[in-house]
Amino acid sequence: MSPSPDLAQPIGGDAGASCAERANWIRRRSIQMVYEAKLGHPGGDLSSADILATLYFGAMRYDPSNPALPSRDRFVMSKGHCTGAFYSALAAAGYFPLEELSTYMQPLSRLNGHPNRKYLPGIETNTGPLGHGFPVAVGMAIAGSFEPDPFHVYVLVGDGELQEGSNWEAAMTAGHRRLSNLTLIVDRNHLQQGAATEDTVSLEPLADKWRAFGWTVEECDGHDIDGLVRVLAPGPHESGRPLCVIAETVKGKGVSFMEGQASWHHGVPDKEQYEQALRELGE
Ligand SMILES: Cc1ncc(C[n+]2csc(CCOP(=O)(O)OP(=O)(O)O)c2C)c(N)n1
Ligand SMILES: [Mg+2]
Repeated sequence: MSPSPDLAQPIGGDAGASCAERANWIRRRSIQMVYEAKLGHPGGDLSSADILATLYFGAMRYDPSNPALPSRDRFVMSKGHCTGAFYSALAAAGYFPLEELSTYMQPLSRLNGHPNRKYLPGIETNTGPLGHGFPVAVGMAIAGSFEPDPFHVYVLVGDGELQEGSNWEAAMTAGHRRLSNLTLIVDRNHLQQGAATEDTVSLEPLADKWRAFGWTVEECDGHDIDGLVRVLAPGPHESGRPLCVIAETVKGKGVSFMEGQASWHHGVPDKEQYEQALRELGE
């Protein structure tokens, strides 16, 4: 994509970094934050890192020096428990100093366990209670649809999160209103807190559900940056409908002992595990 000059891609951290390098940085930084805070949700941080890096460095139009710019694209982190990755992406995008990440969940820090828009620029709405962010994002997309040049609204939900009924009211409304400026991404890592989604309240056939609600659907590898860049392109969808991207991911992606393990939903690595995780994630 080629951003308009007033919405040029921001540069956070290493100016020349690729999306893949930024995703890896988000992974390393979020593991460090969880290790230092002794709290957090590393499994879902790691599954969403490539999606977040692509959104902030390969898709969205925004200006971190003007977070309230009316024409900016919006991002809602509906799976609000994954703040290690979300805050890392926001800091890399230039919304606040990278050094502030080391205050994660410390007393008086602006970096709470769940995102609070009163504290940090770049957060469009508070999230944490699952099933909250997506309905708010639908409201934003409705507002945007009245603009002559509608801004795009992106929202990232967890797959377990989709068990909340509020999502399906929002899905119905978005389909009915044909919100072509709305892209929902499902972080389809197949795990929720402590168990597989399909063993808890099954979601399949997930793509068919979205189609039945009036959405178009793209299924992709949520760790393939090129594929993500293609499906997350900003601008109105040609279909004239909202788009659901089912991003197939691995919870704990990149750290061997965390991959596919429900126990790492909110596990905290000890020193040895932390050092191994950073070694595996490399530079
Ligand atoms: C309404 C609500 N119920 C319960 C929780 C506690 N909780 C936090 S994360 C989580 C599991 C979420 O699973 P998923 O959406 O699949 O997220 P991911 O796998 O991406 O971490 C639960 C139950 C919550 N935050 N909100
Ligand atoms: Mg999940």
